[in-house]
Amino acid sequence: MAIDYSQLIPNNVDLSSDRRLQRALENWQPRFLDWWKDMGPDGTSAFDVYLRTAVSTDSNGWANFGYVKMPDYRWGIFLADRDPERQIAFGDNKGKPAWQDVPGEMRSTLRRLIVTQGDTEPASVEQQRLLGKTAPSLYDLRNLFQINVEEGRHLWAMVYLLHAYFGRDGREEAEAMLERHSGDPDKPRILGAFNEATPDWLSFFMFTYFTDRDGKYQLASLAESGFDPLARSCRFMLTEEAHHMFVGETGVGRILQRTCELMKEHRTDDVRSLGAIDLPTIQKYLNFHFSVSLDLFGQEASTNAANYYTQGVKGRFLETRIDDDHLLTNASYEIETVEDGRIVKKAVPALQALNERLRQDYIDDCAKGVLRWNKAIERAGINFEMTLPHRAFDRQIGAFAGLRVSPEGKVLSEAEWNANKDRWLPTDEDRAYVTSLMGAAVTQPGKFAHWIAPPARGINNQPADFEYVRFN
Ligand code: BYC
Repeated sequence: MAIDYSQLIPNNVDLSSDRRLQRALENWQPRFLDWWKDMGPDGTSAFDVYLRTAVSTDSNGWANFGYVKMPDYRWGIFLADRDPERQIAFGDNKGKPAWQDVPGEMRSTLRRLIVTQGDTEPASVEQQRLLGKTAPSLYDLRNLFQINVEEGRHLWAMVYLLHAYFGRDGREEAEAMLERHSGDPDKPRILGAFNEATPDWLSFFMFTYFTDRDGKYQLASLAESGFDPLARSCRFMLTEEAHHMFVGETGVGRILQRTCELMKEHRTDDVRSLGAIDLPTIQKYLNFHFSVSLDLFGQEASTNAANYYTQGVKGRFLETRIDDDHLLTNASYEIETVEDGRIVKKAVPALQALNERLRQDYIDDCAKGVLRWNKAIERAGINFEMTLPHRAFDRQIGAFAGLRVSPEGKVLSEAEWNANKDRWLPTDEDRAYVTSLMGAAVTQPGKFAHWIAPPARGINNQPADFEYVRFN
């Protein structure tokens, strides 16, 4: 169904046929806009930004480009098309028709998952609120804003589900989404990574590479949900998510490229003296963002995860392509965990290991981009390899929380950790240095900050020197 943009809230869910729901969402809309004004990208309401807006959910319509003032962006409700034949693919309800409404016994579980997912979206916009002030180019500024508006839309996607299917509780949860704030000591966001600061563009690119990729894996698991409106919402969100990770991968890649160019040209490792970011500092940022993002997958052995799966509310990554019984009642899965202060491998019931299995899918995916970064470093003739730290490194959630572990996976004493941690994680001084590079936004088309290379190509076949943002 094409999206009707003449409506106050563009949608492909026939919103006008349900006046109560429409009114409730129209009531929430000004609160969302107030939140965007207060907590969204700072001081940007007059900018014309070359943005992609979905005008339908099919391949022709979801990527329409044109100049938009961000507060006028048409945030709407778009679900992937319904398959009337769709069946639940896993768990106790396997083979039954997908639910078009929320089964009573799954209400609180589903609400919790939708709220947790929804909470991350405005959180990331809040985290990125000030980055526009130091954008390294118009191209990057536009990509930041594209991500911001789409995270706003992903919030709309979850808020629609809460309003449409969870009655009064859902409306209260939708309000609370705008009341919690990233890093707020009294009302923080739900998951750890979304309360960390994103104060500079290296952090932003690492966040969009590693943390948005958690989004990809969580959304893909929810896209398997037996609750069809959730599955369809997540399926469409995933099409947008790909660009966010592209921004992260190419952003880190362009910083590495610039660093390597300067190292070659000046025959030195000391690129800080040349105003760029040295490779060990980039590795430290990688270590931090990877481990914070690993925490987002939850406990290694989780009865919550087992229940979600058995009930049919949250599946595995690409569930329907996996060749097994999709019940997992007799299967086991090997996880790494901690026993007597040591990291050990242990077989546990597969149902309990679903968070860990998803984390492993995620790690494999993260490694692919690191391989591409390393190829580029090698092509530049520099002898340095970026690596993903061990899954137990610097974890706050799960079996490894509190354990001191090196990036190679060696368990350390507190003294060994303290003696080495500044080699592995960004120090205050590293952060101050990276922040010091973030000068005033580079606003001349085709110009880039000194510490980052231009992109290989522009957005939507436009050149790199296209005027992606007009300031008016
Ligand atoms: N921080 O049994 P466990 C995205 C809690 S990102 C704080 O493992 P479960 C995006 C947990 O709540 C994708 N608390 O839990 C990216 C539980 O609490 P209770 C976001 C945590 O439920 C970039 C307890 O520890 N989507 O879209 O199996 C930009 C026991 O843990 C954390 C989702 O996360 C943490 N990191 O797994 C924009 C999908 N981890 O019961 C957007 C929905 C665990 O003791 N969420 N806890 O009170 C879920 O599927 C699950 O809630 C989780 C946790 C996978 C997060």
